Amino acid sequence: MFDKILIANRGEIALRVIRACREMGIQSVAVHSTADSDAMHVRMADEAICIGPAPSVDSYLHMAAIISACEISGAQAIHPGYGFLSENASFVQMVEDHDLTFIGPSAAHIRMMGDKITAKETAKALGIPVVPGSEGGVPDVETAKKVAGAMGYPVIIKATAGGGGRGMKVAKSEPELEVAFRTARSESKAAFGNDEVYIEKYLQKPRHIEIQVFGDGKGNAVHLGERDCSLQRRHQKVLEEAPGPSITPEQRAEIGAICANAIGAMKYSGAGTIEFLYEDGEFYFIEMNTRLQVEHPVTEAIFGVDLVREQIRVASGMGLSFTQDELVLNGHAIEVRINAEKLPNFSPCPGLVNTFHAPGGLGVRMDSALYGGYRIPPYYDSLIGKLIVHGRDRPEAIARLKRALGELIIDGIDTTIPLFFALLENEAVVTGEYNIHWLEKFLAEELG
Ligand code: MV4
Repeated sequence: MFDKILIANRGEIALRVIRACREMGIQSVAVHSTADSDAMHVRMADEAICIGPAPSVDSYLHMAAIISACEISGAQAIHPGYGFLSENASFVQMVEDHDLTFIGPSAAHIRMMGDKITAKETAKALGIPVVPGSEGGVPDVETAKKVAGAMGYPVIIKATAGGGGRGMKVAKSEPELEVAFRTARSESKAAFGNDEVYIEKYLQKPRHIEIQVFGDGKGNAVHLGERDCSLQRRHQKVLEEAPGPSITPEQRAEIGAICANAIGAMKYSGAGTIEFLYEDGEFYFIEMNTRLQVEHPVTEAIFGVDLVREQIRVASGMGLSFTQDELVLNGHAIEVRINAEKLPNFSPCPGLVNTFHAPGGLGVRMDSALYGGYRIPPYYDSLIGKLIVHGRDRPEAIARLKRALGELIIDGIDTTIPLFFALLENEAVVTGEYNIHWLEKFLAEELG
């Protein structure tokens, strides 16, 4: 096991990793920008090293500075958190070239899943159900018309280098295809420096269901059920829950086993998330994320496991601390993402937090790097906290979430907290009958 781990991140996820390290008796090293000198992760870690100025490219994305911080501190491994360098294959290669350990999958697996066509081909070959679509990339409009005509409209054109919704265009009929195809291409080129696109059947009212998987890198793998992350705005998740309100135990066991088998066959190492669209009782693979996700705590709550601890164990070669049979799903968990944003437009609003009071009590977890008197810098993501509740069932989790939101005080800045009070009064949210388009409609109709 490692003696010392460097955390190449900030905010609540850096605290999350520091906490796991401390419980495991591992020393933690924080890195920070000059804008984060008074950040909570700097205070909470055993050591802290300033790696550069405020802009992320000069600090949290500065690979050489982070490797140097490992050399200076004697850290043997790097936990990347999410975002920043967490899915950067070149960084993983650099870490390994310096005889350090990246706490995450191999560079090869990250690269494989970063290319969405390769990811889909790999998934399909391993028995994971995928969305019907083109065989690989589509080189020109004529080919696009043939593929779409054979499959039937509507279709969606996606960037091979994309993910997270960028470079996607829908065509409802052949007359729309040419413009959609050309636009998807040029947007992909501009966003990713790669204009390769592929085509899929467009699913009109799916849910976003993702399966949490874990591999030990030696062929052993498990799944930890699903999360429903359908409540999104502009491809940003707003509320996540586990288990998915539409998923039966039989479906969970079936898709979970398919995913775990695939992960084992790949000899995948660490935490991963296999994303599906779910419509009319069927799962359709879209992408795989090769990192720990923001919403991992809902899975931790219902299975009672520490996913960061497992990441560290697996990276050190110890293997997982549980088998599939030992994982028992218990109750229901919901997470809401609290952003420093002003409604109704979600405009970022960093600034001074006068008072911060976290809710508590049975089944309540608040992951946040806030403290009273902290000034939120304007340079980074607007996520400032995650409130996670766990109940014996979904109604209990909802009641607990309302109660906990009522205790939460973040004074001095605007946040997305009022949105959650509104959502929890809504019939569709209370019954769990929503899809990926529901929140945008709600925001347009209810919040003006
Ligand atoms: C789709 C789709 C419908 N049909 N693919 C958006 C982000 C990227 N991860 C995949 N996305 C979608 N792919 C097919 N074949 C609809 C979306 C989509 C979406 C997916 C998940 C959550 C929110 C979404 C919002 C709009 C579109």
